[in-house]
Amino acid sequence: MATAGAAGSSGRTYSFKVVLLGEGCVGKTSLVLRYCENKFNDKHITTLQASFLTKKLNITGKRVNLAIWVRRSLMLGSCHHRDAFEYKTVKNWVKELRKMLGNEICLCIVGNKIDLDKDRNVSVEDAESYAESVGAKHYHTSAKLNKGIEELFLDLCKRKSRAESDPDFGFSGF
Ligand SMILES: Nc1nc2c(ncn2[C@@H]2O[C@H](COP(=O)(O)OP(=O)(O)OP(=O)(O)O)[C@@H](O)[C@H]2O)c(=O)[nH]1
Ligand SMILES: [Mg+2]
Repeated sequence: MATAGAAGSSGRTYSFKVVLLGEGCVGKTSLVLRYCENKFNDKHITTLQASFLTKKLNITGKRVNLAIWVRRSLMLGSCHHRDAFEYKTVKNWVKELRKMLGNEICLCIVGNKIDLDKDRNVSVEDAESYAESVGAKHYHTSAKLNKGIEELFLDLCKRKSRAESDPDFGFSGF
């Protein structure tokens, strides 16, 4: 997940763009649907190309407008990819994003479906230390159980608005 975009010009309203990237079936659409509409669907309906939802927040007096995009994976959506395989592609996404956008973006690595923890193939420690090594923050969520999602977006907005108002803050080295 990455955010880009500038603070809105009208007073203390910030406008941020959030893009969810990832393999098919990892729960990108579910995360956004849970966050924006508090809905969850057990069925997997592959996102065609891209989808878009908005959300308004108020963080201690700062208004934040989020435009949340979900980008379909370049690979065919499938629920049969294993975590280890997906993790390799996370690393490729991160490399590409850093190459294209440098440190302008606020990177989050999200491990969704924590309700299926028994099927985990990548340990929490490995995921967290990898995230740290690329200047990203790691989050755990479950769209199904509505766990960790509010916290994820709230933290992201706080980091992003802080970086907007304090250019020295940056996004790496948390
Ligand atoms: N158990 C569990 N299932 C989830 C969770 N989040 C999503 N799912 C299920 O995983 C499947 C895929 O979810 P989607 O949100 O459609 O996945 P996606 O990443 O948008 O998939 P594509 O659009 O194909 O790229 C669906 O059957 C969801 O119900 C979760 O937190 N826990
Ligand atoms: Mg989708």
